[in-house]
Amino acid sequence: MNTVTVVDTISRKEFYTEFVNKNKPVLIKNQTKDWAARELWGPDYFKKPEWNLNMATKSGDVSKGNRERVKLSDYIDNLMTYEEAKKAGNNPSKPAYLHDVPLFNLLPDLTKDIEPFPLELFPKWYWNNYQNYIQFFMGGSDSVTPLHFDTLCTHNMFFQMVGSKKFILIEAEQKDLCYVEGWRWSKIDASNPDYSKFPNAHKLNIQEVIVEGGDILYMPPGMLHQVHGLSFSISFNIDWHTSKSAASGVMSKFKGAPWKNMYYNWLVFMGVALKIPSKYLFPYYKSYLNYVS
Ligand SMILES: O=C(O)CCC(=O)C(=O)O
Ligand SMILES: [Fe+2]
Repeated sequence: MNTVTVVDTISRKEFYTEFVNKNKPVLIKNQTKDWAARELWGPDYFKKPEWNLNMATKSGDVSKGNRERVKLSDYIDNLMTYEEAKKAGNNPSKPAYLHDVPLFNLLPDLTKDIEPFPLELFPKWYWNNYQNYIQFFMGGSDSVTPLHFDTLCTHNMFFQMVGSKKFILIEAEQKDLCYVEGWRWSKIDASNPDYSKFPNAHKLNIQEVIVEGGDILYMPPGMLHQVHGLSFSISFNIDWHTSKSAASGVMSKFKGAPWKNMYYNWLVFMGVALKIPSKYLFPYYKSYLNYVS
């Protein structure tokens, strides 16, 4: 079993030479230590009346995407009731998961809580209005995102803010051993593989890493991941491309990716490789943020 490298903070140079260019994940512990969010964020903070929007949450298996629209404050109350019932030793039914929503587009005020943002770790194309690319997660202990890779074959920068999660990771090279259905969801439960149904799982090199409040986890393109909430949890991520990953994203059409992916990957390629500013491309890209979830 490989272990994920852990660093305290990281410079742009080390990040690209040691991790991005080598397709290796890394856990960065302290890059976000000056963020106000580290102190402020928690269930109560997100219950501000002016932020009480209707949110699409997912019930059941998130890969199936059954949506329920609820007010953010009702969603949070329900999560808290669940956590208390669990603590009391009861067996409450699993709450929905606020999963992959473009919250910073809806509540741009949140941006000031996550500054200084480590823009240097991203390609320049993302520097302008970086918050537009953020997808937000809030869930309970026992939230699960089944094993998959991210649809556009982007790099993923995952920010854990409150509580902790376990990531189970499998390198992109082992995708063909993962019984992937459709384009990107694996049939294997990586936390407890059924080897009689999925014998190739014996050959998998499965890595695990726990992310805690303040951590950033970087995952390279195509890396498979299954994610378990270990407590009440708030997180967000940015899916992002370099010229190289955008070009292979475009080519992924020939490996079975949906047509829509070709469109979004091509758009980002025009940005990161052909340097067309994001203000011209983002209006066309924006629908990706709902498509991905
Ligand atoms: O945190 C989760 O439950 C899922 C995260 C994930 O799949 C991602 O960041 O791409
Ligand atoms: Fe993912």
